[in-house]
Amino acid sequence: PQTIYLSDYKPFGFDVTSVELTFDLAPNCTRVRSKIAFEPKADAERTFFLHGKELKLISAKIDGTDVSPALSDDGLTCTVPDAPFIWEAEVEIDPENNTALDGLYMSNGMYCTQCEAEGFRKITYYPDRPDVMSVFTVRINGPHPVLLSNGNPVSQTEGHAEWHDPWPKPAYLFALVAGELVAHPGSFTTRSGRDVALNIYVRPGDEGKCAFGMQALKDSMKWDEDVYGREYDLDIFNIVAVDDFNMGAMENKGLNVFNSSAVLASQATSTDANFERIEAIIAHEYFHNWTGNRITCRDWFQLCLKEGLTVFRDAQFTADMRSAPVKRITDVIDLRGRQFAEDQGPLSHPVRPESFQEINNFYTATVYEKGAEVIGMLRRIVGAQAYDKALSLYFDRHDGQACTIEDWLKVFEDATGRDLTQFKRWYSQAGTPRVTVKDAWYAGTYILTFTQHLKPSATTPDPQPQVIPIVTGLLSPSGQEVVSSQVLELTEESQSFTFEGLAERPIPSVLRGFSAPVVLESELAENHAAFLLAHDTDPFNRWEAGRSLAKASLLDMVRTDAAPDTQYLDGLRAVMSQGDLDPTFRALMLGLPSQSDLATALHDAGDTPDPDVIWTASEKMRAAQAEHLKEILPGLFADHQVPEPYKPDADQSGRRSLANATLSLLCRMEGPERAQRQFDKADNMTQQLAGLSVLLREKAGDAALKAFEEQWKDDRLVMDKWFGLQVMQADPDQAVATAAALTEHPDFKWKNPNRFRAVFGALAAHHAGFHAAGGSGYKLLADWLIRLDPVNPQTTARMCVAFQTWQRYDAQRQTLAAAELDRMLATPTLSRNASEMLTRIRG
Ligand code: HT7
Ligand code: ZN
Repeated sequence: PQTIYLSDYKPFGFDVTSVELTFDLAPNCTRVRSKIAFEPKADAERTFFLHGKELKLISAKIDGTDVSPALSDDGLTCTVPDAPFIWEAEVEIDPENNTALDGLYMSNGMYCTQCEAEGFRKITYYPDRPDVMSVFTVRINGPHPVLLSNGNPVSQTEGHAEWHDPWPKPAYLFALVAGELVAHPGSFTTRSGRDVALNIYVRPGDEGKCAFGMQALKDSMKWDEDVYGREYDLDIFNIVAVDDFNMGAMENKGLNVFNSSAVLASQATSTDANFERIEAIIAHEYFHNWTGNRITCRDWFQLCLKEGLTVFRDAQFTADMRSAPVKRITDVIDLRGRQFAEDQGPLSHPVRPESFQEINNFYTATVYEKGAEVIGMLRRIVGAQAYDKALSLYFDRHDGQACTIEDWLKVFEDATGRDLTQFKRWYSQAGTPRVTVKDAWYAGTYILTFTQHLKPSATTPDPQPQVIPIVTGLLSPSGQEVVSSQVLELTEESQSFTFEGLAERPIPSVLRGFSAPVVLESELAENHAAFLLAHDTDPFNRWEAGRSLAKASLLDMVRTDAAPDTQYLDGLRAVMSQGDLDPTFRALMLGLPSQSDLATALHDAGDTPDPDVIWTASEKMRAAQAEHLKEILPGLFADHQVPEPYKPDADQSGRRSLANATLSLLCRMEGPERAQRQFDKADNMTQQLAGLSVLLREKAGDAALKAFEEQWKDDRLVMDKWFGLQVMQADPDQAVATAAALTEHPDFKWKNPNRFRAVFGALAAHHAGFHAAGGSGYKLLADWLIRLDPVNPQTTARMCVAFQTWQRYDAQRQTLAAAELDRMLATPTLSRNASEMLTRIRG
């Protein structure tokens, strides 16, 4: 496969001034007619190349005259006039057999498109690159009650609809939806008085699951006006829920398409976590209207320009709607679990990669989540006001353009007068910097010294120091904040910061709010974390102190079979007993580092992680938590029961999450009865699933599992939970067998990405199960990835990530994993997507 390089970027030689598309829909032979106005730029060549894939060309004309372009697997080349001309083509496509869910495809009888990143070329011949922006008019003919496309409706009669999108856009934002759908309507008036019609389109029967999404959309529209000054710009905004979808959702202009799991919500069928995720994804896609659509990316290497910024914006939104510290803590857990793991393994790449074979493989945690962290650091460094000023300049200067990271940083330089040359390394250097901190105290002067180190890697062989904002506060020995939070900018490899005029040696709280995506290694006093757990005024660092005590103790338990650390358990009990602390925060305090995070820590320290030993240590720690908290657990459980009516808001869901974390510990000591009672009387999915999950863990879940299946067998999204939970709650020696048995279930519709991920995502996340010593986890997943690849290469390639850590385990596991990687790589028809991922992972 061909490798594409950022350094080879060349603009397209033609402007596309308008695009007209006409679709005659039919499951196996949809006809697409295109009429596209091209204008050669100065010194354009006399031939042009249009992307096209899996298209049957029926006819092609230039200025009304038939032409015979040269066709290849990835497009066509044609001689063209040296003046503006009209290209017309007719192609035939087969949506029903498009199982890749890319381009125009069918899901449960409904037509649907996914064009990011390069799906439009499967619809018609076109310069399918994000820097070619044009105005689209779309006509759809088909016997369906709902016919949708981007922009505003022009006309709608039976069997026909016309849409016009006045805003120039790249082809990846094109969308079409047709089918028997029902609308949940709403409306929003923008702050300048424009009335916008809102709709969430769903399959008949799902109408009752749209109200929450609609409110989230309205909240997002209002928030973007209030916080970023961004208004919506069309008369209508449509969302469509689709069951078969490769990712969470897609921000097509005026017509967002959502995985049904990312929009449909109800008390009975969705957990509190589902509600929160739906709110965040709706916001994310809506925010793309400005950060992604009005201002888009020049090329796919700049993906973080829209994704990092939009993730950052959706995190700000969630922090405002719910709890800012809780959002930060959960984001950091996720960042460490996914992005740090990626950055420490063979898939490591810079936030702005410099080469790829298959762009769909670069929708990664690094581009998205680390991309958002980089924006957070920029804001921290320049300050909130300067950030707002730079953003206004960005929107003014670049509206309607396809931009680069250079354009983005330049607005910050122009708005603030700062030179961001060094900061730009965050975009070009791969890997997670390690920052070491130590301190010293000399007669009233306190000195903090930081050292940064970035491990050389294939894409970053000669790393240079980065700008690392370290938010720091100082506490007195009695726990008073004596120096409030300030940003220390670490720019050198090693640098000291001095604090004068302190009466006594302070205790530092560094990297507050996780102010930079680094691994912090502390050379501070031994009881430092225990002190911060008791006293830190920064909620993130208080949680972090508990987490590092738990982690240190677990690592000791793994290495030396030590007993759980009582300092940690005592500190935990003190926090859990603090009734004025946010319940969600306390629930998070009960969490343990993931088993995979522990394996990473062991590997980093030069040890070989044993998944079974890590599992046992984690279970022992859970038992120790239960034992140590036994006096307060019943009270915590009772005090956090939530009265009706159910609401999925931060307050209620926080209470439920603490009650459910408590339930899980209680049942370890007293058996499953309490969980059974909760399961039996639950009136919402959060309670029902939490009950079921504890019952399964306690090996008392058979009846509940059957009852749950009987109750929910017709609800795909709930059944995804049923499939996944059984794998998640299996003991390590049962996880693979459980997953294998589930693949025999008649409802294991493996071509549906949600269902495939429910089983195999859960298996991959089951650390001790997936890495079972005999290699059965590796084999089962490889068998299924080989089967899925010809059907859906995108989802296959994303699931290959499960293997990214294979080199950190023992020789036997490495041999077994390598054999499965080689077996997959030897598959004759392997897709470009899977081939690139597996080659990189194999190393
Ligand atoms: N911009 C979108 C990313 C995307 C995608 C979505 C669905 C299916 C395939 C896809 N490829 C890329 C989603 C987002 O980040 O908002
Ligand atoms: Zn996005």
